Parts: sequence; C-alpha cells; structure tokens
Amino acid sequence: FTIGLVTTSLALHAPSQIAASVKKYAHQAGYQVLISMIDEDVNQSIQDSINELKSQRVEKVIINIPLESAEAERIYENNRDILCLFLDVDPTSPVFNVCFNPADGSRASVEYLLNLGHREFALLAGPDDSVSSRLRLQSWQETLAEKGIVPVTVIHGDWSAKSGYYSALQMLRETPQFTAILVGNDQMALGVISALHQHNVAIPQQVSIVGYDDTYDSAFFHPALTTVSLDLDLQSKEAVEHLLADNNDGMPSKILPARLVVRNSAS
Ligand code: IPT
Repeated sequence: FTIGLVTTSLALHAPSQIAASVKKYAHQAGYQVLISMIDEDVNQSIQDSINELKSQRVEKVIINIPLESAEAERIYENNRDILCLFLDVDPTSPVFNVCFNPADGSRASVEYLLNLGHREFALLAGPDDSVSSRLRLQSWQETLAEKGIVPVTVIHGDWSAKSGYYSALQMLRETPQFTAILVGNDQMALGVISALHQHNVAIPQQVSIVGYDDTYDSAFFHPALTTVSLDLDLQSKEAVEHLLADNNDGMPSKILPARLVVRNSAS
C-alpha cells in the first residue's frame, strides 16, 4: 500500500521534518510514501502532483502546501475519488485537516515578552500568501493591541534564514528602537541572530528574540532559541492515523496545540 505526500519546498526545515515523520509513521503501519514536492505555480501543480500520484494507484494523500480555504475546498471537490488530508490550512476550514492552533502559541510568546517588560516590538512575519503566516501575525497583533501596543515595524520574510538576516538589517537601519523581535519561524530567527551578532547587538541583553516551530536545530542556535514549539512529529503521526482510519468520513479534523519553549534568547 502507498500513501502520497504533496509538499512545499523540502529545503525548509519544517516541511522536511514533516516528510521524515510521515514516512516513519506510514512505514510503521505498513505503507510506503510517495513524495511529490512543488513550490511554484501552486494551483496547477498541486493537481498535477495529485494526478501523478493517482496514476500510481495512490488513494490517500497528505497535502502540506499553504492553502486558502477556498483553494483547499476546490482541490477536495475535484478529487472525490481519493482522500485528501490538509496540513497547512486554516484549522476552521471545512476540509479534512490536522493543523496547529494558530493563536495559542503566538499569544503565549507575546505575553511572555510583555511580562518581561517589553513594549517596543518588531514583527518579522512569514510570507503574506501563507495562511499560517498570516494567522500567526494576526494573533501577535491582536495580543499587542489588547495592551494598546502598536509594533514599531512589521516586515515579511520568505521563511528562509537569508530573509531573516536582511530583514533584521533593515530593522536596525530604519526602526532601531525595538527591544524584542517576534519571528514567524526559526529559520528566519537564525538569520536575525546572525545579523544582530554582526552588529554587536547583545541577545538577549539588548534585544530579545522569540521564534516559531522549534525544529530540531533550534535548541543549538546561539543563544539557544526561545520559541513556539509545534510538535511536527505528532502532527505527522495524527495525519497518518487519520488518513488510514477505516471510517474516514466520520473522522473529524483535529487541532493541535502550540506552546512556548523558554530557552536563552529572550529576557
Ligand atoms: C510551516 C513552518 O512553521 C514554517 O517555518 C515554514 O516551514 C512553512 O511551514 C512552510 O510552508 S509549518 C506548516 C505545517 C504550517
């Protein structure tokens, strides 16, 4: 038996960790995994990937591509002959999904920094066309707004360490008054740390940083990264279990919690 995984770029840490875990849990259940990776021309190529998997007799597919609810519904409607489970949609969307709660981890990270006394926040979000990125940003902004705080700057990166590096340089140049940076994922946080080190900005003494993901490398950044932990291994396990359950129709979607992991990059 074979299940399919249609995924966004495996050059990114989170999707590659998910792919590894999906393989692990599928193998344990006696299934092979066929992986189809796409990252451009999204709509067309998702269906291409699904068709390619269907031609190899795959009937159950996990889709880890950021999708608006309407797009995910269209994919679901156009592929009624197979079972599609989505990993990167708004968890309240009606399609079959296993996703993280976008609000709880973001809220916890802002509250943590507020309790430490921070009031000047710079926000480095992921790309605007990723629903997860937008929901994280929205939750940061809402939590800050409840305290009457408007961030000193909001910049969008593309999830890569390189974009984190250049965004941090821009922040230092244009709005250097921030004392804390909320970052949409740990890879961008890695780039931010590198830029601050280069400019002799002490972390966390001068600037605190909180990331998002807690991928396997994040505890080994310097300083070790305080971050919102997504249990990607659990997400993968739940996804495989949901996909392989006998009574798929009756199996509800599942929302997983995200929690703050405190290490050394914020004080
Ligand atoms: C999401 C990661 O948090 C982010 O770092 C980036 O890798 C993105 O995936 C790529 O699409 S995790 C996803 C399951 C919401």
